[in-house]
Amino acid sequence: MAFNDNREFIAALEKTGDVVRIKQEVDWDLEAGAITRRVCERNDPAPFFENIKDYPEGYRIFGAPMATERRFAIAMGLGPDTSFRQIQAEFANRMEHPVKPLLVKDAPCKENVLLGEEVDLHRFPAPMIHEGDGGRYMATWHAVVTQSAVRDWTNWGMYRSMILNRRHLAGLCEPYSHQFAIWKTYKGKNLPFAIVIGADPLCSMIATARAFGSQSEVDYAGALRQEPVELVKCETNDLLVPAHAEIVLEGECISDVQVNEGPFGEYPGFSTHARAPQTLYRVNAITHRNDPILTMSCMGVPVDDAAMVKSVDLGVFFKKILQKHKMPVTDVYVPPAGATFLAVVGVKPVYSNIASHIGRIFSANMAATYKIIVVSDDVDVFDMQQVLHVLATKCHPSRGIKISDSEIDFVGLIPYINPEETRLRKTASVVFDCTWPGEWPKEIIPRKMSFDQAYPEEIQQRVLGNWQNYGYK
Ligand SMILES: Cc1cc2nc3c(=O)[nH]c(=O)nc-3n(C[C@H](O)[C@H](O)[C@H](O)COP(=O)(O)O)c2cc1C
Ligand SMILES: [Mn+2]
Repeated sequence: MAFNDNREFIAALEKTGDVVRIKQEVDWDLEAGAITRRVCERNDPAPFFENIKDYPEGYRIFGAPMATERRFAIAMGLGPDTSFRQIQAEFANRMEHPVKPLLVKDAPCKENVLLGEEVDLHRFPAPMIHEGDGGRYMATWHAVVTQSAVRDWTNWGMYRSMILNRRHLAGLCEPYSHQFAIWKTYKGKNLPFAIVIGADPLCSMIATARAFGSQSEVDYAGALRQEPVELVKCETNDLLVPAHAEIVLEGECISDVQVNEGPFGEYPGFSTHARAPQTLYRVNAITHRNDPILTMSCMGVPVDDAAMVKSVDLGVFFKKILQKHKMPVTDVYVPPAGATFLAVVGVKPVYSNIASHIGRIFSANMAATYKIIVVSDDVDVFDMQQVLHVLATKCHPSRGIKISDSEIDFVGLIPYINPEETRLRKTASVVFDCTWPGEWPKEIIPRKMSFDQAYPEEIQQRVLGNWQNYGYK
C-alpha cells in the first residue's frame, strides 16, 4: 500500500525513528533551513517543524523528506535498511509498469479554497533557507504541473520558486526542461500551471526524474506507487493535481516578462547561480488542506533530497542508455556524495578501450555528469571503498585517464568552471579507466589479494562454514 500523503509517510517514519517532531518554536527565517542543513550533513532523521514563528498553530514544515537511503526506501514501501543496490533495482523494475491515474471529485486539497483578494502567499511559512538566498522559497520539494496547448502531454517537473509578493513567484526553469518545451506550444501566450506542494512522497520524487521524453510523469508516479494517483481538477484551470496534496497554487506563467530570481543554494553544494531574470508565476487561486504541511528541501553539500533521488534515478537512466548502445554494463552507481557529477560504471566483459567508449556515450547523451569511473565486475560499484581502491591502484595516471571536451547544459551550476568557459559553454569530461589494459597478457596482470581471489575454493568454503564457530557474527 502506497502512502496517500505526507501525513501517512511521516507516521511511518516515526515508527522507525526517521523523523523528529520539533515542538519548540523555530524561525522560518534561516533557523529551519540551518537545522535541515545540519540534518542533511549528518544523515539525521527528517525534521518536522510543528511550531513556526509568526504562524498559527497547525502551519507546519517538513524538511528533507527524502534525503537519506532509509527515507527513500520507506517512501517506496521497502524496509528501512534496504541497500542502495536493492532500492535502485526496485525503482528500475517498477518504472517498467506505468499506472494511469484516477479522477476523483472530493479531495482533501480543497478543504480551503482561496480566490481573489484572499490569495496571499505569505499565509504560508515559506522559509528563508540559506543566508544570501534571493528570497523566501515557497516551492523546493513539489511538482509543477503544466499541459501542452493541444493537451496531449501533461508534465510534472520540480522547478523551484521564490515569493515576490502576495500573488507572484519567480521560478527557475532551465531551457532544457520539459516545462520550457511545453510553454513553446502556447506560441507566446501565458502558460497555465499548478504548483503542487506536499503530495505523497513518490509524486514529488517523480517530478525530479528525467528519463521520460514526452510521457506523463503521473503514470510513473503510479508505477512507483504500484497504485493509481488520485487526481482532482483545479478551480481556475483544467489541470489535474494530486487530491491529497497539502497546498496547490493555481495560476499562469506570464509571457514576455522575466523577473529576477535567486541566488539560491544549489545541488552541487555551492551557491553558483547569480540572481538572473527568470519565469514570472502569477497565482490566481490557492487551495490547501487544514493545518497544511509545507515541504522543504535544503539543497547544499550532499546528501540532500536532490542528491539522493537523482542518484537513484540517474543510475537507472545511465544503465538504460549504455545498454541501448550495447555496452556490457553490469551496474551504474551515481554516489549521492558526488551530487550527480560522478558516476561509477561496472562492465563485464572488459575489452580494449571500453572505458573511452563509455565516456563518449556519456558525453553524447548525458552532459551533466562529467566524471566517470569504469570498473570491472569484481568490484561492487555501490561500495565506494572498493571503487577508491581500484581508482588508486588500477587507474594509470596518464594512460588510464581520458579527458575530452564537453558542452555545458546546466548554465552556471558547475562550480569549477571559469567565466570564459561559461561564456563559451565549454567544459571537459573525464573517464578513469580502472580496468586492466586489454592488451596485457594474462601473466602480467597482478593477482588480486582478496578473500575470494587469493584462496582456493575449498579453503573459502571451510572458512565460511566455520565463521560463527570462530566467534564471528
Ligand atoms: C530538489 C530539486 C530542485 C530542483 N530545482 C530545479 C529548478 O529550480 N529548475 C530546474 O530547471 N530544474 C530543477 N531541478 C531539476 C529538475 O527537477 C529535473 O531536471 C526534472 O527532470 C525536470 O522535469 P522535466 O524532465 O519534466 O523537465 C530540481 C531537482 C530537484 C531534485
Ligand atoms: Mn517531464
